[in-house]
Amino acid sequence: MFSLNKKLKKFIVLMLFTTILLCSVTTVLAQNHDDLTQRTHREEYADVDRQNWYDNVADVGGSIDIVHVGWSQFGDVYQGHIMIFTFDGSSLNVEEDMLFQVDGMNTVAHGVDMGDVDGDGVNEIAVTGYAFEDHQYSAWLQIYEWDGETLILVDTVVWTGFFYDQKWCFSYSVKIGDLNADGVNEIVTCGEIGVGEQTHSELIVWGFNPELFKMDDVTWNNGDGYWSSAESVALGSLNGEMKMVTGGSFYDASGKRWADLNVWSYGTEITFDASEFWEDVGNAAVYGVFVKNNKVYSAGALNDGSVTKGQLRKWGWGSLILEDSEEWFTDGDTEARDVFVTDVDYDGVDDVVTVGWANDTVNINAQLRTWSLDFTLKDSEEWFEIDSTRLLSVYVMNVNDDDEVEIITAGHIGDFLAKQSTVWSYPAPEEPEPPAPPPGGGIPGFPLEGMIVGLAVAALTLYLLRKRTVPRVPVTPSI
Ligand SMILES: [Ca+2]
Ligand SMILES: [Ca+2]
Ligand SMILES: [Ca+2]
Ligand SMILES: [Ca+2]
Repeated sequence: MFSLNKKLKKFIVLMLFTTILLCSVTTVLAQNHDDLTQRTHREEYADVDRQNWYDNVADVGGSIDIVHVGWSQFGDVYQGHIMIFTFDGSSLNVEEDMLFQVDGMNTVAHGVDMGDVDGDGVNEIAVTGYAFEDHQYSAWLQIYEWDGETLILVDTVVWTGFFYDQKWCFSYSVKIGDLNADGVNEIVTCGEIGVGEQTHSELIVWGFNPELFKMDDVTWNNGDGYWSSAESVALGSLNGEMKMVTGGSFYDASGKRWADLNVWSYGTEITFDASEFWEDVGNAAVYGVFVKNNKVYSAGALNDGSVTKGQLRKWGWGSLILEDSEEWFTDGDTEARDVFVTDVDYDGVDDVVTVGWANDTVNINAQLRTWSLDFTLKDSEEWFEIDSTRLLSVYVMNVNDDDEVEIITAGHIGDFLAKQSTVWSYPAPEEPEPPAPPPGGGIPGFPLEGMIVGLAVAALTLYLLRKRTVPRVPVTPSI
């Protein structure tokens, strides 16, 4: 009995081992990870001389809406441009397409965000930019309501400063969030403003009730030069406190451009928390900022004396503590313009997505990169159409309620000939197979074919083992 049991055990172990091996081969092959894929690609060739998308965002509006803002130039006239898309899994569908001018001036839309600014539970759209006439520049901020059908302008504010006697103010970026945890969202803009013989970076906190009003503002110039500008603002929690992070640049007295990163708080007024600025042999700048999980991410460029490189940096908080810095160029000048941090490949760990451009010494190519959190490069996509192709903005969200996360990029192709919006995604992982009985019988998860082959291999092995272990000559009992 004992030896039979032993053989039976051997047989069962062998059968299981062989069956599992055979059944798992196909599963392993199916789990191979595909690269980042371009799912749809849209070009806008309206009757426009030059044009560009500067910023994009996606959030719940009429449905899940993707909003792009930029400008279109018709002859000598610049018009602000807002387009709202929905995504059906294969293409972007235009829900709204609006050209506009602020106070009849040439208008450039530069920043956009969505959020509930009046507390009614429905998101508004905030758009900011600048407008000009006869080299007199003013900044503006607008609030729109959008129900999926109609885009209604609710309010506009226009402001400016003076650089010597020239009107000088530009607003580049806008974000909506509750800065002081009172349950009411604020609106934050940043840009630059003329302050006598200098321009300063500018940060403004706005309220809305029932129209826009300024709650506080601050301007700064960390260099000794004539110019300072804040290109991008991000909101996010650092050690449990909501912060505003601004990224930009300034010129020092020698005419060199420095990257400029600042952190601010707002309770009842804007408070300065921390600042870092840096340079290289040549110019440096920050163009995009993001806050996630107590880290600040900055995307920009710096020149090492021969080429301009894209630069991605990660900062810890306590104050701004540089934790990681990555610089790269393809063959020629390379710049990073925007950064977004979230999990794009479904492994439960955040990824860093950067957009910008890279010169391959012949053409300027749009460049989209995905990185792990320790800045290991996962994917890099470069593409070129007609003439210089550039990306200015990236936003990541699952915008059509399926299993895939969309990476939405915005910029232009043909050196401002046409606007470009592109949707990218990693294919969603296949659902784990539910253990259902395979057709024709077998144990759930173990196809009949695998079991038959497993049984056959195990039986053959057992037979061979038995042949080897059974004594050929009967043992004669000793006397
Ligand atoms: Ca609202
Ligand atoms: Ca608030
Ligand atoms: Ca990931
Ligand atoms: Ca999706």
